[in-house]
Formats: sequence, C-alpha cells, structure tokens
Amino acid sequence: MSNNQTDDSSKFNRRKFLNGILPIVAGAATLPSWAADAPIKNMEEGQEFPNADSFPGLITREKEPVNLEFPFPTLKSHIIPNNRFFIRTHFPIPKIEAASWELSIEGEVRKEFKINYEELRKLPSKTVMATIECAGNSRSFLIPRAKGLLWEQGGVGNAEWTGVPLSVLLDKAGIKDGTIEIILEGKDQGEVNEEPKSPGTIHFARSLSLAKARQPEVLIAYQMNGKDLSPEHGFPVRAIIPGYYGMASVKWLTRITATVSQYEGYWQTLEYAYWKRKNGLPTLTAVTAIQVKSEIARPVLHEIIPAGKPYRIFGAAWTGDSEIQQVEISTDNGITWLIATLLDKAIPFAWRFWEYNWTVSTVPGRYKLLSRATDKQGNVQPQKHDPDRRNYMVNFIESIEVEVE
Ligand SMILES: Nc1nc2c(c(=O)[nH]1)N[C@H]1C(S)=C(S)[C@@H](COP(=O)(O)O)O[C@H]1N2
Ligand SMILES: [Mo]
Repeated sequence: MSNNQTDDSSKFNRRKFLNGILPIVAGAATLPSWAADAPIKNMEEGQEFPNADSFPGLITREKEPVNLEFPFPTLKSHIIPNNRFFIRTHFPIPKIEAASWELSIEGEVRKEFKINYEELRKLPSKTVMATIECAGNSRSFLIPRAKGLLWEQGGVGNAEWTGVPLSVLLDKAGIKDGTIEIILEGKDQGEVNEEPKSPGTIHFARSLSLAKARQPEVLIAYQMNGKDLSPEHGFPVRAIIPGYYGMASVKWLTRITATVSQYEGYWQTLEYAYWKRKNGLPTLTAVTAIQVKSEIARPVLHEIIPAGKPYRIFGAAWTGDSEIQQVEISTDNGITWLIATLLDKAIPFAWRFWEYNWTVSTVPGRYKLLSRATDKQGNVQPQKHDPDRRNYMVNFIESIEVEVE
C-alpha cells in the first residue's frame, strides 16, 4: 500500500499552499503558528498510510477495513495515548489533504457556507475530555455469539479532544425554525455487501437532535490529546459527541446538514439501532447515549492469584450524560457486594478509575469477580443483556473468573 501523501503532497508545495490556500495573507510572517513550518500533513515523511500493522500495541479485530482493539488489561493512564486508542472503521480510511478539505454547512439554514481547515482552526476552540466507547464493545461476551465485530473489553478509550463547538458553526449558518436534527457526514464511503446490505455505495453518516448538537461539549475536533488528528482517528476533522456511543462521533467530516425531518440513514436504522418500547410497541431507535458500565482491567480472565494475600482489583467505569456515583465489587459471583474506591476526580463524560483491595481467600478454587457501576441518575449495570438492544449497548455485568491457589 502506498503512502497516502505521496501523490498529493508532491504536488502540494509551499507555493501552492500560499497561493491557493491562503490567498488573503501577505506572507509567511502572518501564517498561524500551526501552519508556519510545513505544508499541512500529519504523518512523518515516508510513513505508510495506517494499516493494521501500524499499531503493535493494539489487537487486530479486522484488517480491512482496519478495526483494532485496545488491550484493556494493560490499562494504566487515564488518557489513552493516540497510538493505543482503539480504531473503528466501516470503510477504507479516506485519504484527505487538509489543504483541499472543506466542510459544508447546509440544509435548513439561513446562510449555507463552506469552511476550510485554516479558517476552522481560527475559530474559537475548546478542549473536552471524553470517553468514546463503541456501541458494540464487549459484544464477544454475548451468548449465543452475536453478529458483528467481536470486541472484548477494549472498544473504548478516553482522550482530550480540541476543536470548535458545533454550536459555533450552527450559529454562523443560522438554523431555521423547525429544524429538529443535524446530520453529520464523513468522506469515507463504500458498499456493505453483507446483510443488512446498503443501497449501493454510501457514506458514513449519523444525525443528532438539534438539542444535543447545541450542547457546549459537542465539538468539531481537529486535535486528539494535543496532536492533530491522525488519519485513522478522522484527519483532518471529526465530530466528538461526548456522552454518546462512538458511532455518533463521525470522522473525516465533510458535510453538516440541518433538517426538519428525522434522518433514517443506514447507520441509525439497519445498523446502530435498537428496539425501544414506546407505548408498548417496539420501535427501531438510533443508538445514542452510553449506558453505565464498569470493566475490570486486572485481574485478567483465568489469572492465577495467590491465596490469602492482598490483591488490587482495578478498572474503569463510565456512563453517558451523568457521573459515576459508585462501583461495587463482588468476589463471590454476586452474592455479596462491597464498595470500591473511586480514584481521581469525576470529570464529565470521562471514565473514572477505581480499585478494590481484595483480601484473597485462603481457600483455593475458582472465584468469579464482578464489578457493578451506578451513576448519579441511579442507572445501574444490569445482570443480563436485554435482547431489545440487539448486539449494541452491552453493559451487563461481566464476570472475570480467576484461580486462587
Ligand atoms: N466517518 C466515519 N466516522 C466514524 C466511523 C466510521 O466508520 N466512519 N466509525 C464510528 C464508530 S462506530 C466509532 S466507535 C468511532 C471510533 O472512533 P475511533 O476510531 O477514533 O476510536 O468512530 C465513529 N466515526
Ligand atoms: Mo462503534
């Protein structure tokens, strides 16, 4: 596979950059600092376009398109470094040059407009920490085996995202009365050939309610943990929708559309949708808010633990639009529950680490360890997966069986 920048960047010299991209500026002295040193690109010279082999620290779930899982038992830092953050793609990563990229804001707006990378980066920005979990995370624990990518615990990560609040762009365009949703569309495209099949070639796209789109934490982001986005995480620009499962955070964003009707695209009807019961009738509804969840990073499944000694059970807990209130641990398969210690402080939309110092029994044998999180709205992790959720929103209490000897 060739370097994505080769074709374009050889043509993309500094002159073109200055003449074509920044027609208003007089010279290099007035370039913003991020643009001053080089043509915009986010990969080192000669580096391969990312593929499954580019990330030795991640578990390959699928090679093409690339889907890589974070090995959750290695969890240690509250922020996951960019090269260790899980990657979820449905189509090949699009090769985008920042210099020719544009974002179009259209639909039910008073003034449609297009904005380029340089202009976007001049708008007021903010940084938000957010845990992104794939709606299919933990799917491999469903019995019988579910359809879809078989994530274990690591289709989740936490990072700091920097960008322009979506509301700034919406205000610039002037949303018309009657608008109920904002559709976010990515540049990536393809045809889904397995059931449910797509209607030919489609883009990845998702809608948000106008109310959520206007929330101050919702970003049109260009940086992850202080670095420009990498191709696999959405370069040059992606949405970040804190509190929602990952599918809402559309990468490689090219178009934002305001609409007066409910969008019923592929990625929120045939995929990433669940049966919500309304007035007793199951209604196919787009997956949105993250459900309260905790995961045990250590011990790992089938770990051998010395009897009668202390052992530190450690993990993370997160929820959607609320805050983790409590994590409980059971070392006897759910008969008794004990309160774990929440570490670090609560940050909205970010996971929280916890620990429990277990005095391991002197009796050898198999022990099932469970963790159960509760959030401030009183949501608690369920015992079992609700089949109405299909193969999404898997937050039922996981059990880690260990051998005490
Ligand atoms: N354009 C586009 N955006 C996308 C996707 C995609 O396939 N195409 N995958 C979504 C899904 S399902 C998830 S879980 C997150 C994952 O973000 P990450 O790859 O940066 O971890 O991106 C979302 N945004
Ligand atoms: Mo996802």
